[in-house]
Amino acid sequence: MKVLLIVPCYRESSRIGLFLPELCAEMDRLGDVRVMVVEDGSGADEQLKMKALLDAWQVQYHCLKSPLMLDENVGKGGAVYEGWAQAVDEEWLAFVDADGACPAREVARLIGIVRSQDSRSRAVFASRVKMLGKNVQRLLKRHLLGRVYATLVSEMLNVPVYDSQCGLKLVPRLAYEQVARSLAIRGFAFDVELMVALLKIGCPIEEVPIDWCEVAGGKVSMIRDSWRMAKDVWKIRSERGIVVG
Ligand SMILES: Nc1nc2c(ncn2[C@@H]2O[C@H](COP(=O)(O)OP(=O)(O)O)[C@@H](O)[C@H]2O)c(=O)[nH]1
Ligand SMILES: [Mg+2]
Repeated sequence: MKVLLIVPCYRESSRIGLFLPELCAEMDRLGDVRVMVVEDGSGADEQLKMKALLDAWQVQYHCLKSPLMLDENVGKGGAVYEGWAQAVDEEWLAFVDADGACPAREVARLIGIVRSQDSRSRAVFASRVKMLGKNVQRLLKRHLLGRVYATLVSEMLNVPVYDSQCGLKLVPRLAYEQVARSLAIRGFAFDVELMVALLKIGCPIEEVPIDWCEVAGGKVSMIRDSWRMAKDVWKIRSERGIVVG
């Protein structure tokens, strides 16, 4: 089963080199995965830097396709959705953060799960669960804020989700296409809206605990973005209601 894997990038030329080659090597080993960077509104200099890096890697890695370079900033969600709109014959749509916080081997493992017999029509969301047997490293303040946000999402929307914000998700294309036109949020809370929309059409979602090691240089602002994301969750609840069941 083919997978289109989007790597949303905003001003990532200094971080991407630590992750993308490793990711592409892993995806080439796996086969049937197209990797595409979507970069939006980072400025001409930054886009030139990124293009030069990607041109070189494209020669080396078969899975790496030409990037989508957009002039305007469309947000993380906007970039993921623009990327998914480029699907050709892929049955699965996915995204992973550009900084390598989620290791390439975990991306490969989750692709293995969706390709397995019993989870064909089930979306798979990676989840950062600090538990025995998993290695999740995050700054304490980000872990705590993340837990507050995730609990808020879970309670407000009546979804027993543990971590709605993890930067690795895989969605069956058919299910996504049923909900795509209804999705309005393009910022960091886009995946909460996506989750609710999928559940409402009866597409099951499985959370899978992964290893995660936070990488410095993240763009999410603890104050500004948390406030925006909380407002977005409220908007999702007002417009879509809670998830029943
Ligand atoms: N294309 C695009 N990607 C974005 C945008 N905002 C964030 N991202 C990407 O979203 C991913 C997660 O962002 P990151 O800064 O690592 O978040 P943090 O670690 O939670 O602070 C990274 O791959 C970013 O480049 C955006 O406006 N456009
Ligand atoms: Mg990050």
